[in-house]
Amino acid sequence: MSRFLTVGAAQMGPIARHETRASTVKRLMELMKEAKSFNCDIVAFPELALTTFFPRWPIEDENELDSFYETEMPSPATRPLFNLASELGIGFSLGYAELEIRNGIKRRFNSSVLVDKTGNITGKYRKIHLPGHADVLDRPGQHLEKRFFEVGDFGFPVFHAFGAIMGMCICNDRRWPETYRVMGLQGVEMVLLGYNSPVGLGDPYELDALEPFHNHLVMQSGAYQNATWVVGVAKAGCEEGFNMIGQTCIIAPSGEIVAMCCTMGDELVIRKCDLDMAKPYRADIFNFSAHRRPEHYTLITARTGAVKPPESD
Ligand code: ING
Repeated sequence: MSRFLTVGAAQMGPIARHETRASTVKRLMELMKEAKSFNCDIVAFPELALTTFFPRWPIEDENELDSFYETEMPSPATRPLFNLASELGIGFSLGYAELEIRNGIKRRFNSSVLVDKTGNITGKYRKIHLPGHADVLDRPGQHLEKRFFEVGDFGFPVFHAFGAIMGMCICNDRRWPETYRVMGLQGVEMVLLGYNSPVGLGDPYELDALEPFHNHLVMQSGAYQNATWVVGVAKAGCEEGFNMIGQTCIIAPSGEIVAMCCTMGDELVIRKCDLDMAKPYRADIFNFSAHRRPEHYTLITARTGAVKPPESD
């Protein structure tokens, strides 16, 4: 008897720098209602789904910077989204900027929460792979996440929820094989991830031109190599003059894209996911206990040892 999870991938179009939380939460609620109308069990939202991608600017004023973060979740502004989830009986994942006061010190994370059908938080993740830089300011499209976030301190946990083993990651995390493998070794069946990805970082052009290809390549390979569903959800469109890729998609354990957005705005795509589609992959080609034993890792790392990376010219 197969287990099914009907998933909505809720892409968002641009969020303006001064767009209010009430406005973005309203957009999220509309997408959630649409997902429920298609009998979705869960709807996945993008990275930083409450604000513009503010790490593109070297924001100096602390009050302005703090305005992009949530100091609690649910916050007063997001409480209506949690209430709607409970009212409709639908779960969701949400990316947001988290400001935590720990021992009187402000800690800043690029975070996401997994919320169950009763509107309760059942999982949380903090982005580990922070791309870009902290202080290079001469690029057309900055990527100052190292300036505005700490490296996440939760690792890559999985969460037993929605009758499945769920996982989350955020944006740049999707480009690194370890992200999927650490969750794969915990038996993850569906990875929910959001991204705010510029069409390119401005140079070299060749890489920019391949950004849409690389976006799907990494998620499809992560899905296939770990026999898991992957749901990748964009914040898309031209946001404050910066072009962001869309291509929100739902990817099966086979690596096939089974649903994809075709606009650069708020758009929902849906799939009734058969969680047991992963079984033949786990039983044979990616049977970790048979083909990928811990001693294999030791052998591999022992053979290669600490390989010195090539000197960058
Ligand atoms: N953004 C981008 C991402 O990893 C990036 C950064 C863009 C890296 C293009 C490489 C190429 O999709 C975030 N927010 O991580």
